[in-house]
Parts: sequence; C-alpha cells; structure tokens
Amino acid sequence: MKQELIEKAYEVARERYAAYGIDTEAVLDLLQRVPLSLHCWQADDVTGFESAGELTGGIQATGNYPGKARNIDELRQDILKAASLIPGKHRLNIHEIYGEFGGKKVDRDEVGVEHFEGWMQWSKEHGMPLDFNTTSFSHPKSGDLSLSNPDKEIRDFWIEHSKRCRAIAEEMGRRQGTPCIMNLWVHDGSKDITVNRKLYRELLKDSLDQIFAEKYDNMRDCIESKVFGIGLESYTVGSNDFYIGYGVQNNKIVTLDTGHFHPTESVADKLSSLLLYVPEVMLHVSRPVRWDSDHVTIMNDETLDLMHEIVRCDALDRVHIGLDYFDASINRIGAYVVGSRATQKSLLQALLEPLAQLRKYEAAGQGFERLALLEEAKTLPWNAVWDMFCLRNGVPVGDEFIAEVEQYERDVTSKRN
Ligand code: RNT
Ligand code: ZN
Repeated sequence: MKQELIEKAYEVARERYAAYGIDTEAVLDLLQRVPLSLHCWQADDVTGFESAGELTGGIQATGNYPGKARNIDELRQDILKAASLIPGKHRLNIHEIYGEFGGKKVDRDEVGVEHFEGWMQWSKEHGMPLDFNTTSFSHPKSGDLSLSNPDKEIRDFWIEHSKRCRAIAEEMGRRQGTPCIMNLWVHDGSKDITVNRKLYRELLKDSLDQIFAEKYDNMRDCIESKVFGIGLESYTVGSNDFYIGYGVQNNKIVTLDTGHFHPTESVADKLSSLLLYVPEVMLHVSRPVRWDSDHVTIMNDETLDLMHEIVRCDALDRVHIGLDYFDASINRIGAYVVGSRATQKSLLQALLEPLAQLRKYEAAGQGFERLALLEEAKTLPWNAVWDMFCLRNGVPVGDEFIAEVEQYERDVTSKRN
C-alpha cells in the first residue's frame, strides 16, 4: 500500500479519535509495549524434537498441509519468518519437548538447562524472551493420569519432570532479565464415569505442592484448567474450580485458555473476578469451533471482548497474552501471522475505545447512549491506526503479508517433504 495513503488515512483517524479525547499516538506507544507470547507449536503440530511418536493427552492437530517444520532449524526459521510479519516485539513460548536433545534419548525426568542452552542463545540473538511449559503428553508414561496418578512411581516421574522444568524456566528468566512464565497443564482425566474424583484431585494438589516448594525469583508459575480432552470426556482432574482454588490459595498465575470453557461461557468476564484474587492472568488465545478445536484465532467477538476487558480492567501489566492453537490444515506460518495480528487488532480496538464517555453514560444510567456509542466505536477508523502501526514497525500493511507467506512457501516450506 502507498505510504502516502496510509499517512493520509491515519491523519483523519487521529482527528476522529481526538474528538473523543483519545490520543492515537499514545495508543500506538502502548500497543508497541505489549508483547504476545507466540506458541512455538503451531509450526510443527505440537510434535517437538523428543520423538516422532503420536500426539496424545486429549489434544489433536488435524490436517496435513505440507511443509511442517521437521527439526529445530526449520522451526526457528519459520518462527522468525512469522515474527517478521507481525508488528512489535514478542516472546516465544516453548514446550519441554522442543529441547535440543542432540539425537540422544533424554527422558522427561532427565531434562536440564543444557538442553535449552541453544534456545537461550537464539532468544538473546533475536530479542525474543522465552516462556516455557512442562509437557505431560505424548510420552509412554502419559496414560490418562500423570501428576494425579495413584501409582507413586509414575507420579514421582512427572513431579521430577515439572521441578526440572521450573529450574530451566528460572535460568531462562535469569538470563533474559524478564521473568520466564512457565505454564503447567496436564491432561489428567478419564473417559468414563469416575467414582474417585476427589482422590485424583488430592493427588494433583499434593504434586503441585511438591513441585512449587522451591521458590524462584526469575520465573513465574501458571496453571491451566480445561473442561475435557478427547478420550477424556467425563472427568478432568485439573478443572477450572480446581485451579482457581489452587491459584488463590497459593498466589499462582491462572491461565485461561479460551477453548477450555463451556461454549457460551464468557472468558472475558472472568478477568475482573480473577484479578481480585490472583496476582496475574495468562491467556491462551484460541478459537474453539464448537469445542476446544484450536482453530486459528481471529478478530471475532470473543477475542474482542477479551481484549476490551483487559483494557477496561486497566490490567495490561497483569495479563500476559499468549496464543495457543494448532491448525495443520493451512499454511502454518500464515496461521501464526493471522492469529497474532488478529489478537493485536483486537487489542488496538480496545485501546481506542472511548471508555471515559462510555463510563459517564453508564454511571448516569444512560443505557441508550452507552449502547449507541459502543456501536459507533466499532466502525471508527481503527484500521487506519492499525495500518500505521504496521508501517512504523516495518511489517507488511494490510493483506500484503499474504504474498510474503506464499513466497516463503515457494522458496522454503514447499521443498520439505
Ligand atoms: C491443551 C492446552 C495446552 C496445550 C499446549 C500444547 O488443551 O490448551 O495449553 O494446547 O500446552
Ligand atoms: Zn492452552
């Protein structure tokens, strides 16, 4: 797009917003300072580098679009390509199974900082701080129960794994000078009617107590609940109630994955409650199509509502925005870019909301005026501000990134088989 056109449109937008008392320059500055935590697993359908075994743990990546990253170099190359098409500076969220194991069998209870040395160097080189995740799935000991397994040997195995992951996260955080956020999600649950529900939850609670016993300064723990997994439909040990209780009692960050709630439940509405009781919230922004299907995030009502709530709660410094989806049916780099940009576009609209005026109306009981302004705000020229954001960040404006993704496909990913 012509720079001149972008600048002209932005000038008009700036004036339109100024009429509502909104300074678009200040908004652009703010948006610039909000990193997304990009999930590394969109590049290779949650495969990782530990083994070529199947994905288990009640999650599934469907589709077989060609060109998936087959090794760490390809994965890094793809992530950098995606990042070059997303405005701003971002973080990278990796799972334990993405370590550099050098072709050796390193079991999950043997993993150490050395397996992430390369990642830490790479992260420094590219200015992408790391976040981290324990990995309970896709392993012979995953079964239906990991941290809540009544078999002490299996449970201890996963406790050891999780403790080691925290130590790795601590080292990442120490070196990058910004805390590494470590997410703990375990798939534990059962397919059919379960009569010992309390037992497994007691075990999970005890495992978490053991895992979190060591205090660290450079990493933060977050815990992620879920409604159900595939093949684990009747019972999830780490339910929403379970982790909210645990998070409140132990001052842990709670992770809200937008695919992990009942379809009509508003995840956005949870923020203003949770933020009263837990220190921070981590988001896994996804698009659940009828269930936790991990479709690519788009700028739909759910994503917009979520971003609006962060801003309305004045909680940009307490909510971490991570992405979590894995679509194997379309170009994977394109999937990264679409989901990331959709999240940022939603956040931008939230930042441009004429909130002061809306709140005045609300306080005065002027329901019609509030509704009317909310509707008008939807079509204010936020898109011109978005284009300016892209322009200033030196990334493609508008749909220009499509051609870049296609070019990369021709040059790089289509040559993989
Ligand atoms: C699964 C959880 C979890 C995973 C990733 C791979 O339902 O959402 O966050 O998607 O850790
Ligand atoms: Zn998630």
